[in-house]
Order: sequence, then C-alpha cells, then structure tokens
Amino acid sequence: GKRVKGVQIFRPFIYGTTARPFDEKTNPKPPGVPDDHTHSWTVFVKGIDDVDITYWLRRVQFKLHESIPNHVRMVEGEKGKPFSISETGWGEFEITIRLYYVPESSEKPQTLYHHLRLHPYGRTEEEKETMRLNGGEVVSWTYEEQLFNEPYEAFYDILTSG
Ligand code: SLL
Repeated sequence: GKRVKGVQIFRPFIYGTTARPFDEKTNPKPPGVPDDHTHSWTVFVKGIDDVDITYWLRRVQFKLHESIPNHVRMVEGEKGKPFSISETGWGEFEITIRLYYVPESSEKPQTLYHHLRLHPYGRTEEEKETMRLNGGEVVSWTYEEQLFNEPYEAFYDILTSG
C-alpha cells in the first residue's frame, strides 16, 4: 500500500495504575490473598473517558515484577474496554507496557514504562486529602498521544472512519 504523505494523526490515550490499601470497610482483602499483601491495584491502557481505542491498538503486553505468578500477561483488545490487569501485592515496581497495533498499521510494537505507585509519598497535602476521601486510592496516570506519521492508506481509512 501507499502512505498518505504529509499527514500526521494523533490519538490520545491514558496509561497508568490505580492502587488501594486493603481495609476491612472500604477494600476488604479477598479470600486466598497472601497475608503480606497490603494493596489491590490495576494497571491499564485506555481511551480518554473510555472511548474505544481497539481500532488502532490490537493488544497490550504487561510485564509485571517477577515475584508475581505468570508475570508476563497479554491482553487482547475488547471494543470499548480498557486493556487492564488487576493484582494484589505489597511492593512498588516498574511495569513494562508493550503496545501492539492493528496489522493494517504496519507499526512496530512500542514500549512504555510505568512505575506502580502504592504509597502517597511525594504528594501535596491537597492530593493526599483527595486520596483520603477516595479510600486511600493512589492514582498514577499518564496522558499520552499516539502519533501515526504518514499512515498507510488502508490504515488512514480506519483511523478516520470512526
Ligand atoms: C523490591 N521493588 O525489590 C520491590 C519489588 C515486588 C512486589 C516489589 C508480590 C506480589 C505477589 C509483590 O507485590 N511484589 O507475591 O504476588 O523491593
């Protein structure tokens, strides 16, 4: 196929983690979770306001800490749903997020890195207050824009026919 010359298309998305401490009232520990686990958390890649992104993003691989069973996880896109993994644990670490695009794009996979945050250190008092109001939720999200530079014609049609 041919590329559409001089065209750049941006698609916004968010990636990151949301963590919560276990708490009898607000976030009880599910049965079977090991004693030393202190938090539940989710890592995700998704569209802004959960808008669908599976027309350009096919699958996402999350590489978690090696202490976690089955630590390399591949998540297939489901229309309108975030790519996400939910886990429990006790420690922070860096998550490797690998984006695999739809085949029409002919784009190579791209790697992102995200630090799982469980603790509110380094936050302002205002941010900590917001966390307290949300049951101790620790949010660490990054806004990103995916650039498709001179996309192939077939992919351009997919990107612009939404
Ligand atoms: C450290 N940066 O080296 C940390 C590693 C690892 C966290 C943190 C285990 C979960 C599970 C878990 O939370 N690992 O056992 O499933 O000190």
